[in-house]
Amino acid sequence: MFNQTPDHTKIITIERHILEEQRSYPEATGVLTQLLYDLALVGKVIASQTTRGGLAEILGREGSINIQGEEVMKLDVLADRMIKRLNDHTGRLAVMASEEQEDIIPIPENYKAGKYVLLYDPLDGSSNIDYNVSIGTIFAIYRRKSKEGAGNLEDCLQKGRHLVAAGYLIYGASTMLVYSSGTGVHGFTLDPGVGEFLLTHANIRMPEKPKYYSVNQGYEQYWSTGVKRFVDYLQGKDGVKKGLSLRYIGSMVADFHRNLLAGGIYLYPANTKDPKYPHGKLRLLYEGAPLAFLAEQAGGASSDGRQSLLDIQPRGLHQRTPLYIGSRELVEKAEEFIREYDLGE
Ligand code: FDP
Repeated sequence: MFNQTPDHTKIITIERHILEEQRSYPEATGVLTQLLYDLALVGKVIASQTTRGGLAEILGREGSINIQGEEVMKLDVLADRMIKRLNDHTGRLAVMASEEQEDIIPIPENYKAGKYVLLYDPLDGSSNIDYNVSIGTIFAIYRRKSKEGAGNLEDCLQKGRHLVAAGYLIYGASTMLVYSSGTGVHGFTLDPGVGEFLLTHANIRMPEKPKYYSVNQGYEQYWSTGVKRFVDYLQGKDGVKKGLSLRYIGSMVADFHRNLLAGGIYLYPANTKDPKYPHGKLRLLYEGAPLAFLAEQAGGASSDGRQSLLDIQPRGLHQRTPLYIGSRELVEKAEEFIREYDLGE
């Protein structure tokens, strides 16, 4: 019979999990552990706001003053400020950068600068906010390159290969935090009753057999021949393999999360729709590299069509990149089609 009594000895909070991971690194100082825990707090605070999302209509519109006398902000602006405020005074970071800010975010002079660098996309999938569809926060943590004092732009422009940890929070039917510090990918679900993230998905591996592909098919007319042929392949049009199902939420975190658990590929290829963005829409530092790191840690892979996203040296904070992330076999197939049809190799 199904045993409904929970086994409390098996409940692992995110704090316990991070601490246990730290124990396997005797040289660890605990700063990264604290930083990851700060990000779990970020998740709880943003989740409490996103679940009130629709109430903005009642409590006041963007720019107006709400009943508590506070200015009502758009959720993405609010999330951006919250992450900055929760992290600028802890002494753990040398510098930050956000998808929402043009330049690097320095640590205020009156606080100690730390040894890590935090890059984040405060609210990914923000075009879905108004429709009660899952959205997320992505984070990437590097060790600073500069020796001391205030961190700088160069500290932020590091290859994904140098990531120390990365992860995301997904605000969906439940709130989850999924992260890796280089020893596999682990997922935690927020138990709203106790206000804690509990380990629900230990050591996630992307299934070998892919199930879904995710792409904005509406842009097909703007794709290169290689991309079109690759998507035909995913649909099974060549008759060699059975086609995959298409799922596209349009919130990268949610699309990535589903494919991580079910197996598949998310792609946002280069397209000719907007000449201003020849490399597609997604950003290497805030979206591509951290999710590529998680994919690799779960047995998957990533590419910009030629090479792993983790091997690209970023030249600017907001650099965009074509992006293919998911099951290794499919990412390699994408590269193959692009090599043959677009690069003529
Ligand atoms: P959004 O602009 O809503 O923040 O980060 C960009 C992103 O969402 C991804 O989360 C999402 O997958 C993609 O853009 C959706 O773009 P399209 O509407 O062009 O498909």
